[in-house]
Amino acid sequence: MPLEGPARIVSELTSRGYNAEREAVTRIASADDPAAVLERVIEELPADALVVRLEHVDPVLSELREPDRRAGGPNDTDARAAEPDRPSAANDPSISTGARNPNTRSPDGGSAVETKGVSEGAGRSSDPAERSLEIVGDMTGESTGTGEYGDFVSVFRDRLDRLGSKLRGRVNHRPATAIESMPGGSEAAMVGLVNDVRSTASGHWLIELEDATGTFPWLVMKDREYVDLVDELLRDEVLAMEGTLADDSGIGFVDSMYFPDVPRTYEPSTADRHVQAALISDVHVGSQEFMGDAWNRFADWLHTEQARHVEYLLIAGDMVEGVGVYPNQDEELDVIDIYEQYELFSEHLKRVPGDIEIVMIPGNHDAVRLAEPQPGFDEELREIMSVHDARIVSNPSTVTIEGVSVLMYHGVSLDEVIAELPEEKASYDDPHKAMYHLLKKRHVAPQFGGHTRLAPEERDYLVMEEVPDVFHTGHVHKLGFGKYHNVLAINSGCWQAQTDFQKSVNIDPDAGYAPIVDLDTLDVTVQKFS
Ligand code: D5M
Ligand code: FE
Ligand code: ZN
Repeated sequence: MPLEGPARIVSELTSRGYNAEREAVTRIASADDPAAVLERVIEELPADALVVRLEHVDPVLSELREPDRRAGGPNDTDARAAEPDRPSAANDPSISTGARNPNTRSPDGGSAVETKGVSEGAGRSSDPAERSLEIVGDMTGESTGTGEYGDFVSVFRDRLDRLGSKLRGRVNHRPATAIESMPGGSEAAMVGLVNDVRSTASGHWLIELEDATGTFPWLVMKDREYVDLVDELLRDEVLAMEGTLADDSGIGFVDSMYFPDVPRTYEPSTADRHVQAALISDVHVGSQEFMGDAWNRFADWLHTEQARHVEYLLIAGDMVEGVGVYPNQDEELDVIDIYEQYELFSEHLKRVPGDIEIVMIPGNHDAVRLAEPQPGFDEELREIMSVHDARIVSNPSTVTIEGVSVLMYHGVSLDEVIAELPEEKASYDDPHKAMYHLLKKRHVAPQFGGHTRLAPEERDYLVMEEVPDVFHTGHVHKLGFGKYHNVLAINSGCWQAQTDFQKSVNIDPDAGYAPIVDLDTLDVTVQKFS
């Protein structure tokens, strides 16, 4: 049996609209004539079956082994039931051989990358019932915002309260109005939102902090060590300043700056067995540049022995290319109807083994509101994507799998972080470093009023209340990962080749890669399918 056997079988089944249990595929692949078995299995499938299961394959193998009994009619079923522990067809020399069915297609583009060690064994490594998956922070259906002024007040108050509480124990802080009335020359500290950052005529930096009582200006002198941090500040992030007041108490000279941050000694949780998750995003089905071949190779690979520990697939947004997201986008659309795009996406999702748990959040190309937090897909779209029973949650959401918390966020704010920070601190080439800044600010999209659209809610769902063990984003279409204070930050590339726009601005996407995270060690390996 050629190595690509299981991949081919999956491909063939998918092209006919079926998903398949991994064991079933393995069993067909190990038959002497997989093509004939596959044809027979499909012929005999009950009309309402969507998934080819072992219970569909085994009887066919028995029939082929003992064709007379089939001719015998009604006893047939009993005969199968009587031999449930029959060894796999691979060991059975009596199975007939025949010409490979000429209709059996190989997956587009040939063999998958790294399909060595194709499964001979049983299915995915764990019983799906024993898996552990929990969602926190899904705001789908919880939106209360009406976009009125009061909502903006609430969302920023909530942000300041929750992120401020991470700082208040570290400094002897006072409200802005109280600082103004302290004697000149006093030591003072304040926790607030960054309202404004500007340079002074003499090259120092003036940072205005705001809290619930008002604003207060802080000066970072150009020769102080903290000046290096000024170029990474974003408006509306929460931090603490500590320093000495001027003689008239009208301004504070900064001695120290504190960020909500992740403690340096943070110890991430890990799974207590060997289990892996594939972290991907930006599939962009419906775009002319969607890389269907690479996707198929990825899905086929998931059926192989090498991928047997991959029990989770997390997709961080931009399932489809969408419609009207960017000017002139329609010129590069393959599918112009948004629902058809999701139907096609669903077809691609079907290729993923049925025993992999899928979690997905929307991105800026998806058909949900653009402003963040973005609720999970509506009922109609859920119905279209129901094939895999995927968990569909808001952007952002935290999914805890096998004890490891993964904060999933699409990543639109990364464009802003990269635009605002100096090249060496955040760039498209090292997207994970831009993510480090979000971790340090403990907020997925600090800056309001810029490129990232925010929907005010009673609560700021974009705050990272808890430190995640893994932070997963996409959007910038670049692959990059690294650790920040032991938190694994991973930006997962895309499945869309370079678009005309990306060409015009020199974005060279990392397309067709799947980073695989070992949940027991938080090590990452990258599988390439393009
Ligand atoms: O965006 C993928 C990346 O490309 C992300 O960094 C934004 C950028 N991008 C793509 N198209 C445009 C246009 N037309 N204007 C500005 N920025 C763009 P994604 O939204 O995931 O396709
Ligand atoms: Fe995208
Ligand atoms: Zn995007």
